[in-house]
Amino acid sequence: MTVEELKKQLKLLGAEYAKIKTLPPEDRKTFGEEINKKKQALLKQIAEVEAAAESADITKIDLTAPFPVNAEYKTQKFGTKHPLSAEIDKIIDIYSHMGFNVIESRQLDDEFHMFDSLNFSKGHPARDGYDTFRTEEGFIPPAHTSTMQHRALKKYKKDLENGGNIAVVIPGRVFRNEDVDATHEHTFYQCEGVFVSKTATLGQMLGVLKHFFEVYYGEKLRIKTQPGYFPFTEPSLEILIEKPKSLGGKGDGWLELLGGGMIHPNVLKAAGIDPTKYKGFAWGGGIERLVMMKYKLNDIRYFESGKLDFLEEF
Ligand code: FA5
Repeated sequence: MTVEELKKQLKLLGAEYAKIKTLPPEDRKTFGEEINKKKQALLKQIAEVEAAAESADITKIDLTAPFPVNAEYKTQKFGTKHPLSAEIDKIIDIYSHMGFNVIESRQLDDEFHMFDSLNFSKGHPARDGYDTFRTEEGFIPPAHTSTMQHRALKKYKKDLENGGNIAVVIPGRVFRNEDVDATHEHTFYQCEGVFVSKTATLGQMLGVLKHFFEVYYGEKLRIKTQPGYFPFTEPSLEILIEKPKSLGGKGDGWLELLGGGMIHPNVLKAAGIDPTKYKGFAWGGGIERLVMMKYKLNDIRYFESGKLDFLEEF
């Protein structure tokens, strides 16, 4: 029976309800129950026939049929991946090939992950340095992806216990109360790296980063460090890369793209990792500045502008 026929029967059944009133009171209950039963059976049958028709439709799709490239299709505009998303995919790809796990950061975090877990003591002036936004409830849109270090350490701690290492990268969106200009945004992306083993060294971190930059920019380049300060690393470094020659560098220009260092023992301890047995290094850098270099962009504000003429260039 077709759905139409079944629905017709359902309608006829509706008319039966009117008869109830004409029956002697003692018969009404059984009569009502009978109609309800029939109604339920019909509804079930309708659902079954409809479901069968739907799956039959799917099997009718010819997957080998040519895509309809008509005039309308040719003039239609299609969306594309945002350039930052596309570059983040490439960044993740490079680190994945080096054996790093990937976790995503979050866009709202708390005081513990933003400060306490990162060895900022209460009232430490470096807390103000991050000049973060806060919601009325006291949550914090993270000012850097380091807010994820504690979670990453805890999540992969079992890898250490099983004789392996912790190796994670964490791309994410961050927010700062910033005076915006061509190289400073209030909303931008960072990529964090966290590595822990029995024998981790700063030399290994610089090796990982050098390899990353060479793959990302597709040429050999030098990196150098200068002293920095972060409460969650000791020693702390700022890491600079030589401006790639393909982008007009002559071996004399340096760009500061990252902060990093050896993970502070208190940060390891807070995540339940014994700093007398394990050592780690971590780094974090801005993604827009990396991408700006690659595509010779002179203003960071294009990324969040939503301007189609900019987006269509990618
Ligand atoms: C940090 O954010 C630390 N969390 C980095 C770190 C991670 C240190 C792990 C130690 C261990 P800093 O505030 O310097 O550090 O920012 C790191 C990078 O983010 C900068 O080098 C820059 O590339 C980028 N960045 C910072 N502020 C902005 C901004 N307003 N707009 C665009 N990029 C920015």
